[in-house]
Amino acid sequence: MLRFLTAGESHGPCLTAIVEGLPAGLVVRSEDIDLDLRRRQGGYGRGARQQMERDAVQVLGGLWGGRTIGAPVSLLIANRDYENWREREVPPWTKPRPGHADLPGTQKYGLDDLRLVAERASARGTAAFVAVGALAKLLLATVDIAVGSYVEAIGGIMAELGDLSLDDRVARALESDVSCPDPGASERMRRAIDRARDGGDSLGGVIVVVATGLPAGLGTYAHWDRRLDGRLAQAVMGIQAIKGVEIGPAFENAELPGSQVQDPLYPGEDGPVRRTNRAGGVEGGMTNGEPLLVRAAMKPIPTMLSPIPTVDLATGGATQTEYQRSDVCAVPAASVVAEAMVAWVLADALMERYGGDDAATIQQRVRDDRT
Ligand code: EPS
Repeated sequence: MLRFLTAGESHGPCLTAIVEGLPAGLVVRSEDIDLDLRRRQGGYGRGARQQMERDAVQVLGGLWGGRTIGAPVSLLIANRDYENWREREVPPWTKPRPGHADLPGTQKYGLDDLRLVAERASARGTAAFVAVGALAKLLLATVDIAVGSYVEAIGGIMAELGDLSLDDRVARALESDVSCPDPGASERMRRAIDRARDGGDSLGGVIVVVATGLPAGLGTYAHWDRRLDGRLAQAVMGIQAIKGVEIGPAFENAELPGSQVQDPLYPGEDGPVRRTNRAGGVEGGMTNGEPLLVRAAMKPIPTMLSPIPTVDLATGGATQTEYQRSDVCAVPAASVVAEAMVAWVLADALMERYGGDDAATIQQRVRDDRT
């Protein structure tokens, strides 16, 4: 239904994306995309590169008069840092960072300069994901589906959120520079990031993406590759450094008996209602009308100031990693990226169920289904 492809390296001239399958008539303002690009660039714990970049999208095709016309949408985000690198002579990198794409990337492609692997493996590419996801969010917004996110943990420091509503979690995260709705935990997370920076280390964490306003029946149980939970997991694990994904409190559920896990149904005015959401909004690979909860674990970034043992591929001998400029913690940024990827999968599933060639038809079909 929907598909996109990105190209571009971290220190090349730009990132580009082509998005196919958006309906005609969708209002797109580049400011809406830039807002998410700015959110992704921010966050406590990022490195010097973010001071250089001012990510902003150029829409090069697929829009006319501020609306989609059913044609592929082409997006470009310039890399300002390109100018600093284009003439620079850089000796080949030969010391792979454990945990990074460096070593398996060179084994796969036979590139003798690890930098050539790192250029495309870089999380810089996630700026393109966010721009594409912003288009998906605009489509979802036309049928009142909202996608937001928050950071639940950084470096083992957990937010205490009690019964704070999902809307409040997402809204408060927007006010925190670590995207965490709990102000006390935010402060502790900042201090942990400071300690990691001082110690030449890096930190990972846990993020949660929340989608509300979803109709039931997006995705299907009928085919393994069209189950919504599987598609969400793939999309979120396609983000650099994301190593685990769960829908709802899946790992916690695995420790409990079924009677404490299933969300009981009760009669309501418009059909059965649930009072709990331990399924995280997905049953049988389909949305069930409850808020969707996607939780993801990000490992600590493999680029660290303090060296760790590695092998110099030029000599085969033992050596230590060399520092490359990087972020100490990119968990808040990853929450924006995960939001974009979840929005993408939901927009795709929406098109599958209600698809039409123009935005007004989709809106009408969703409205008819809801009434
Ligand atoms: C990254 C290394 C750093 C990060 C970069 C991801 O870039 P540089 O090597 O230019 O200092 O800042 O992330 C971004 C540029 C970005 O926009 O998120 C890496 O090696 O993955």
